[in-house]
Amino acid sequence: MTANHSPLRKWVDEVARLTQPEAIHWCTGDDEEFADLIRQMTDDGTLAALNQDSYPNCYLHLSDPSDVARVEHLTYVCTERQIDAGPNNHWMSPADGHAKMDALFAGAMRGRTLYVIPYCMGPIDSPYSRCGVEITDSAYVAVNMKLMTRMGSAALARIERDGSFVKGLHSTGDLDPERRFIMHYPEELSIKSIGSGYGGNALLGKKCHALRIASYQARKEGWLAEHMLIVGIENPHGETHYIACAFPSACGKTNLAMLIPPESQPGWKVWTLGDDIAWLHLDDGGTLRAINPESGYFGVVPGTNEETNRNAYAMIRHDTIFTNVARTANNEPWWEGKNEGAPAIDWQGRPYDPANGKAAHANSRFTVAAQNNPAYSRLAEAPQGVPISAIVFGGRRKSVAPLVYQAKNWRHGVLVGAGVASETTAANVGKVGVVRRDPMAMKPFCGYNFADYWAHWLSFADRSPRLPKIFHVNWFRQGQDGKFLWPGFGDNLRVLRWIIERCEERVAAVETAIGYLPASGDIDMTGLAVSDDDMSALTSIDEDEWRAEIDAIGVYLESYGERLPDELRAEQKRIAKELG
Ligand code: GTP
Ligand code: SPV
Ligand code: MN
Repeated sequence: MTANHSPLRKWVDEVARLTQPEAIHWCTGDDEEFADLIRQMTDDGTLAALNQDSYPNCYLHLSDPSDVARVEHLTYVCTERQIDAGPNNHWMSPADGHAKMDALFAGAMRGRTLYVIPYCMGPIDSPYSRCGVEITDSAYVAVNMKLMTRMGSAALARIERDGSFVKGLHSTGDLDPERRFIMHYPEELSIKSIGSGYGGNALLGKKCHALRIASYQARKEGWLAEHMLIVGIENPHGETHYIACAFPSACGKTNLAMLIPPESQPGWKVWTLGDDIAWLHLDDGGTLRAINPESGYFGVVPGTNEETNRNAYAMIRHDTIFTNVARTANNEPWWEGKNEGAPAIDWQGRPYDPANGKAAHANSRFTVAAQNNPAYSRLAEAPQGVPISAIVFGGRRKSVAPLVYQAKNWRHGVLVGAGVASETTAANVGKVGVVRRDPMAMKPFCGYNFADYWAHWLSFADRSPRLPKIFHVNWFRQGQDGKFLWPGFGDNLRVLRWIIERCEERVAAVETAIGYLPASGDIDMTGLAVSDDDMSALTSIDEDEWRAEIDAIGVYLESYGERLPDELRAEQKRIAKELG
């Protein structure tokens, strides 16, 4: 397969001249190609077959130990003017960015195969979908892109029809962290990434395209590209509400998207539309509709077990690529929190020794096609997407943020999103557990100035009277003893039910300066052993803490300077005043 599309052919030729590959392979995306690539990688050691009796078609990839997570400090947005990238991004001029990257790419693919990967983000026939082409020298990237996106001939046909695509150039380079950069050129709709073979750094359709580049396009075109799961909650009468939730990396999106209702909630069903990214558009009637641009999951493995996430546990028992987990003596994958088996070989391929730390890397991941998910929604492939009833922001916070609260209106909701703070996780290299602002869970992913992004969010209020209600949740509140106060996982359905009741205006709430909180007894606690004291800690606010929090949000917002929308500043001041 090659392209008739001449701009694509021309670009592939240019890249081949620069990078000097030994061969060029145009990916068709068919099953035979996938099987060939897997065979090739098990032969050369990139993948190891896991126990094929208990884990059929499952493979393990161990990445370089220096290359196990996203690298925010090496990720850049290259716009002509630095102010357009904003204080939220590392910046380089496009000219400098290209010069730096082209020097690193020169000859980078010598002796390797260059794969051309046409892909479509979103259902092939959706007006909301967008295409891209990733050029890479990694077969691991090619098979992951096959599981995560609509990849191959159908995407190429759409590219030829549309005439446009996002250009993504990737090479694993020499994996030297000194020569690792992830560069975005939103004004040219292009990406260059070198020196990492890992997840969000290398699978360019995901964070690089579907969030950083797409968020930039979305602002120009009047839609939103967000770090959100999309989930359908069906009540016992068969009515379904769709909810989109933005939580920072490793803060519970995949788990919430495929939640299993507790036994005490009979008749409730949960359907997964997406677990990481949502593209949201207003339709002609003013309803906000969401599609998931991806078609597979690149999910956190540790903590996944029969109790926490039975759907995921079943889904990753076959046809799954594991990255950086441990192995048992009988060659099954193993990770912390699996609650089954014991590690024999760790994620670096060494005999397991607790003195070396965890057996599986904290950011070890599974890659699996969405169709494997027992809770996959039949509307997940709908070209028009699904109508969103509620937008939920959240973070991982030991203190301050209650279990759930509702913003008073859209403008207040934008402030709630802009003020999200969360403890850092292993999804990025660097310190874990440090609270930082992560507005809309997009700190690492917004491809332009956050001040302009908030203005864009605010602008939706003038465009539709039917926008979703906005909420904030925190599953990670801790008691004095350092234990989580809320059981989380399946029991989060109880909180989603309150959210839905609020959307349907069927339940009252307690009004506070920071928003509406659930009244005592309004979250269904049937069959749950959370003490009254813990529940009241979870569903109340400490005004002193919140005065400090709202002040800190004010200081954070002001760091965006002149471009900060006055409306957002006014909203922060209103709440500060109400708190007194
Ligand atoms: P990314 O893929 O990095 O964007 O992460 P994510 O937001 O999809 O997070 P994920 O659902 O994979 O969860 C990350 C970690 O948090 C896992 O170890 C989960 O077991 C844990 N976790 C998820 N939901 C809950 C919850 O409700 N309570 C608690 N205590 N832990 C949770
Ligand atoms: C995240 O870090 O938010 C992820 C994993 O979903 S990655 O694909 O590496 O970005
Ligand atoms: Mn994510």
